[in-house]
Amino acid sequence: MDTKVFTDKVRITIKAGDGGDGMNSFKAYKGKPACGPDGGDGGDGGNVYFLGDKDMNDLLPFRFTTKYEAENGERGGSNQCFGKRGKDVVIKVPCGTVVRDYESGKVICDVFEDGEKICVLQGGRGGKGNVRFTTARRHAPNFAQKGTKTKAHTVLLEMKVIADVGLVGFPNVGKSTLLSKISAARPKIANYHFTTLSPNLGVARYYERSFIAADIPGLIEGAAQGAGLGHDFLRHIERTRMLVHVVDVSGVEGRDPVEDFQKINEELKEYSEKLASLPQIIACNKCDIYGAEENLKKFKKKFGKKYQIFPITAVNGEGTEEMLRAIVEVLDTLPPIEPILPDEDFEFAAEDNTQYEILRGDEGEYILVGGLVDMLCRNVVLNNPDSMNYFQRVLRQRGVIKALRSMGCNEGDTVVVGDVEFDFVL
Ligand SMILES: Nc1nc2c(ncn2[C@@H]2O[C@H](COP(=O)(O)OP(=O)(O)OP(=O)(O)O)[C@@H](O)[C@H]2O)c(=O)[nH]1
Ligand SMILES: [Mg+2]
Repeated sequence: MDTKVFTDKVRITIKAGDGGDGMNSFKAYKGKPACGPDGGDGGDGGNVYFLGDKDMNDLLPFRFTTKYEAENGERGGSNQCFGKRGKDVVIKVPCGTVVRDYESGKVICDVFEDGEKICVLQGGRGGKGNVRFTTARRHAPNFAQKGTKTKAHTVLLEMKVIADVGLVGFPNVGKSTLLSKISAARPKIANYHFTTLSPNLGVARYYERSFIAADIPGLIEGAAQGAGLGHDFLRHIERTRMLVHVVDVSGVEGRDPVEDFQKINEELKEYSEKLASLPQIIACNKCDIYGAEENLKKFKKKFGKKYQIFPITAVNGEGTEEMLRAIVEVLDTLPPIEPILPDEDFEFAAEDNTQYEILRGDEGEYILVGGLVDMLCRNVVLNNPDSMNYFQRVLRQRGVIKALRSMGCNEGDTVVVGDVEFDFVL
């Protein structure tokens, strides 16, 4: 048996880099200190990307590394030096990996193609250096802006293979044998149940045509409720365009092929209506075994009107040509596989820099908290008159002064904003 644990669902945390702080500095020559502002901007933080990689087959690497952080932007320097931009982090994933927000379950992106690079988190912006605050009237700004700090987010990676055709059926009916006959794939084949433990993909060819087939572990009754191995693997055929339902028509294992077929279809339906409603053709396998012929007759009588049925012997390839032709014909009538679209309303919870709340401290002081305060603390240097004007203007415009007043805040009362305390002045 395969001992390697197949990993197709993982949780990781990602974080873009913080923006570097802007620099507050002044040119200084020997004997002539503080000639003019020369503080450069901080660098932007690095972004977080996902990159589709066709050479990856599962999400195993993410079991060992679960934190991915882009580099922070460097702080601005004197002499108008810009801080260096933080390095991006590029997370390689197998094609067909769906990235979801862990909390809301919303789809952020579907990394569909090889080489497809999707930015999911943008680095924090670097703060402006004091040079940037020079105006005609303000020659010597003695403040700089801080860089934007970013947050870490938890995301769920879920691999869903991209294939045109999904092979489904009970364990041991010959799904892997069939895949190995119609493609160059060499899945493990053995005479016991659950030989296949992870999806196998193969490119099947029919003359100049080709399509990708996925062989998944055998389903059993109750698979949709999580019994056996099947449940988790149904996800891998969710985005196939059609199914080939493999039935052991010889009944060597003592089961009835008609019942097998119905049971598997019930499983599919229970998992998802969409899966059950995919076009299906039936491969009645193991026709070389004694007893198959009789069962095949019964089977055809029961389902022949509704489905295309192909008697095959997967071990020697008999009957597979006709089946391949039918698959290609059905595929021709179906739309191509599309990536899963991101949830339109999804956005990582950004800090809302307009929100605030006024709390009362133990000593009756008024404490301002919330996104607005964080924004102010980032942009304002309280010992600087220019900066202070801006600060007061924002408080007035956002209705904070009014709110303080309506809470009973009077002249001389203490107001706390971030790490700064000041007396309320009307
Ligand atoms: N006689 C006969 N045996 C077959 C045929 N196809 C497959 N087998 C045998 O059936 C057994 C199971 O084949 P697999 O291809 O591993 O079956 P599977 O459906 O992939 O099984 P799981 O991966 O366990 O779900 C093997 O011993 C095969 O050699 C066939 O056409 N005729
Ligand atoms: Mg198999």
